[in-house]
Amino acid sequence: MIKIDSKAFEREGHIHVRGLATSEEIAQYRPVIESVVGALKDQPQGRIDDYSKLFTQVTNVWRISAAARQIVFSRRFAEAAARLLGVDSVRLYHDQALFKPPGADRTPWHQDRYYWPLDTDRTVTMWMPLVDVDMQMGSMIFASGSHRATALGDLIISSETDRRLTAIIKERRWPIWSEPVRAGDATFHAGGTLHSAGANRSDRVREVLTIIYFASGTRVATPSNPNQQVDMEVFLPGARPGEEAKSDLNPILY
Ligand SMILES: O=C(O)CCC(=O)C(=O)O
Repeated sequence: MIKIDSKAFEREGHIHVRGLATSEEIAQYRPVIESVVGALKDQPQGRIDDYSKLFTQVTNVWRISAAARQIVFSRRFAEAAARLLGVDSVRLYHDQALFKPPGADRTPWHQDRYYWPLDTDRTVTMWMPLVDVDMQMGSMIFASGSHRATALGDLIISSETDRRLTAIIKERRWPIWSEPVRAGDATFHAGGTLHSAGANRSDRVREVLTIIYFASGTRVATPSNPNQQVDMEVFLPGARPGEEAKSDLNPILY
């Protein structure tokens, strides 16, 4: 069984799990995800902002092919998410292929849950590279402990927010974590953790699959900004604030 240090996750708001997928599995996954991204890369994927301009980004790859679905529905990945969150069961919020091309800039500092109309802090993102990601290619960068922060102001992803968060991170002295992450390893971060990722200074595409999970039983929150309204319509179709978040797009994965 994979070693999961849920205490470290609780303390830091992020964790690096080595070898969550084997190299044989990654050799199977890569062509599947590459072909979905290749087929859909020119279709608009929701919001166009400072974030989505950095990537070729495809959301909910699981809906595109049976092979992609099998990857995203991995019970092993979902079990890791449930153990980190300390819950018995998790649902899928959505997945995202994030292919960062050579030359793309650093991902601005941000907090995911600002975008999510979910009435819980039990959410987690798995970030799994399909290629070895070294420091040249743009690994994840986390501000350790920032998931407990309050009063961070408006958190819409932008260069202005990036500047403000950079200053706040220095002021509050959160240690910065960033390390190479190999294909098949995964980082997991809580919905409240401030994070960024390096620029891609290599000559290869940084291919990453992310899967976002939330604790089963979570209720839909009243959207507190226009982005949450869009997320509610796109990722929780038909759901209303106050109801349990369990649309057709949010199957139980563990
Ligand atoms: O891959 C990146 O550059 C950023 C990923 C990210 O922000 C996320 O998965 O929440």
